Order: sequence, then structure tokens, then C-alpha cells
Amino acid sequence: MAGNRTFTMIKPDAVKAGNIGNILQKINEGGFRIVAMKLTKLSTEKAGEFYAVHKERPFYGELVEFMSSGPIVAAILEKDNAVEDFRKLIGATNPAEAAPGTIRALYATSIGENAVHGADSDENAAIEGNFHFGGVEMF
Ligand code: FUP
Repeated sequence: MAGNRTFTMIKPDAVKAGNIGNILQKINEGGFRIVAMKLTKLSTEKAGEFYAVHKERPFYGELVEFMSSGPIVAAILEKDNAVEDFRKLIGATNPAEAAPGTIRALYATSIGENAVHGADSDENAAIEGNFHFGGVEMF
């Protein structure tokens, strides 16, 4: 059975562009409840750890540099079928391929600076949520 929680980050590009409010509105309209949320910043070490699965990919260095370049919003979201429904709401990794009306179609500028992260499985949602919120009270 599909789980009911996912993990997201509003990335440095979207925070810098002033789109936290717009993106949270899309998340609310999408039917997600916020279980935990914080404005934070990843060190290069922490960003490298978070994206360790991509370590061998050619874009890893840029990805780590970008994700540690400014504040982000990290959040745990709740809804039936959360992981799959959230990935539908954010759209394809490359904003040029993201469906109209999706968060990335609206607010992302490139495949690297694509406004939001969404966990890709229940297992990763739990790992990523714990990475940012381990030991923190959930609502
Ligand atoms: P997604 O699950 O949609 O976030 O996409 P991936 O897990 O494939 O990629 C994770 C992050 O790596 C993306 F959000 C941005 C970055 N990336 C690139 O910079 N270039 C690529 O070609 C693919 C991904």
C-alpha cells in the first residue's frame, strides 16, 4: 500500500526568487497537510550527504554547490498516496518537460535549478524526512 507521507525542499532558486508563499499555496491546494517545516540552509557537506546517491553523476558537484548556495525550506507533507501525488504536482525534473500548471513549470528555471525536490519513494521519503527532522515533533 502506498504511504501517506512525502518529503520536499523548496530549493535555493525558489527561495531567492521569493516563491516560498506561491509554492506553499500550490502544496495546500494540492491537498497536502504540513506535518513539519523549517527554513534552513545546507552546508556543502550536508548537501553532499543528502545527494550521495548521485555521487557518480556528472552534475553532482554543481548540484551540491547549488543546494548549499542559500536557504531552503524543508518539509514533511501528508496526503493519501503522498509520494506519487506530490511528484505529479511538481512535474518533470526538467521544467521544459513539466506539465503546465505544475510547480516546476511555473517556478523552475532549468533542470539543475528546478525550484523543488520531491522524494521518489516511500522509503526515501522516510530517510530524507529523518535526515532533516530526526527527533523533531511532528504535527
Ligand atoms: P528528481 O527526482 O525529479 O528531483 O530528479 P533526480 O533525482 O533525477 O535529480 C535530482 C536533482 O539532480 C535534480 F533535482 C536536479 C539535479 N539534476 C541535474 O542537475 N541534472 C540532471 O541531468 C539531472 C538532475
